[in-house]
Amino acid sequence: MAPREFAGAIPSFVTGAIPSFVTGAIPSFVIVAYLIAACAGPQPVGTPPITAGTGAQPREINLIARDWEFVPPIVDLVPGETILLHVVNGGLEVHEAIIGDSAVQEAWERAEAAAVGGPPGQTPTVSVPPELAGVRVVVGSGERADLEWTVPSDTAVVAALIIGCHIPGHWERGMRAAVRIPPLPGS
Ligand SMILES: [Cu+2]
Repeated sequence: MAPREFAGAIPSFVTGAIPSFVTGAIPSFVIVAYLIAACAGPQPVGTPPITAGTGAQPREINLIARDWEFVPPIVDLVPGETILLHVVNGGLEVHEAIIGDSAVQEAWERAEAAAVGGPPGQTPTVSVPPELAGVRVVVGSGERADLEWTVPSDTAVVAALIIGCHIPGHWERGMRAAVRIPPLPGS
């Protein structure tokens, strides 16, 4: 680790231990020693480690839908956990979050495209075969929808999941989020 990499990123618990009137006089190798000592302890991390949700305590996940993207673009899902997904529509259009593999996404894309020009309404009533339904949450502009959902326990199934919006035109504009299986503490 080059000391330069820590410029501006020195954890406050390290700098706080060195009185400011002294730091100017401390040879850099001493500061490096401090940092190495600090590295031996618990590592500071950018995002908190994920604790898998349970039925009694679902893990809350916020997913913002915008015109026409999801934020964040990657959603962590732990196989078998229960989540409480808050889909917030921060855009001007109706959006939806469909969770499923690529076959599910294609089924919804076809079904919704076929419904264009149907009865009035921004979200036409469409359906897909049950085995291709996945999970669907439709959210109006400025609204929020909550979904409690237990993630499949099969890792391969979870790894194949995509979150997509198939309100006509949205998917082709790239409105999708990837699913990632995060490392768990101790794994
Ligand atoms: Cu959309």
